[in-house]
Amino acid sequence: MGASPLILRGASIWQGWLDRDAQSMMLQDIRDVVRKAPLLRPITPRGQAMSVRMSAAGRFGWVSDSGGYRYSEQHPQTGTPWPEIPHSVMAVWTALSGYHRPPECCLVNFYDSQARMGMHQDRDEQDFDAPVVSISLGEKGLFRIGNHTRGGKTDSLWLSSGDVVVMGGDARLRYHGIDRIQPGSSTLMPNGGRVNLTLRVVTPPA
Ligand code: MD6
Ligand code: FE
Repeated sequence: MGASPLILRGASIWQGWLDRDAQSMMLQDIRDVVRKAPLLRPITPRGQAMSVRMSAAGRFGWVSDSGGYRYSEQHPQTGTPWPEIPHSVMAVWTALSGYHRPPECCLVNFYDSQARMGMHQDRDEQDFDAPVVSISLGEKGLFRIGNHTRGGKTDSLWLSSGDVVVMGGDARLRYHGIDRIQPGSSTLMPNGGRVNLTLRVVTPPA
């Protein structure tokens, strides 16, 4: 765990924040989440299946279908509320968010060796003063961060298992994505793959 983060375009990157044991325990907590709220492949409003599979914990999950992107209080297939955000994950928010409100969504993204995530902004939330905190587990992912509008120069960095990214302030609305996964770069998950957890405050401030 570094004493200070790497800063990339205003995003704080805490490399190795979670040690191997903490990563294993968190992964087990996430297995419990996805057993109750199965991973699914969202369909974009344009009708394309995303390559990432998703689930969520907390009051809200982020869902996408032909009706558009939104936060929902129910899993789209089971119709039941999302599981609670695990304490292990909450502890990372408490340590690194610097924010007084708790996260209301822990989005769970699972990447197989083929999956990627295109450049996007996280802007479906209603409190942009709250950062988004992201936790990486498993294989490395090539993170790219750019600007407040699409296009222009970008910077890239490999995110490893146990790394935590905090996107707040100037970085909160920057475009970012995952270009590719590096298969075989971690032994955390026996069958490979990458899990990314993103914690968000969804509702407006009181
Ligand atoms: C990922 N991360 O690492 C995708 N969003 O798989 C994100 O989309 C992200 O890392 C907001 C803040 C930090 C992130
Ligand atoms: Fe994002």
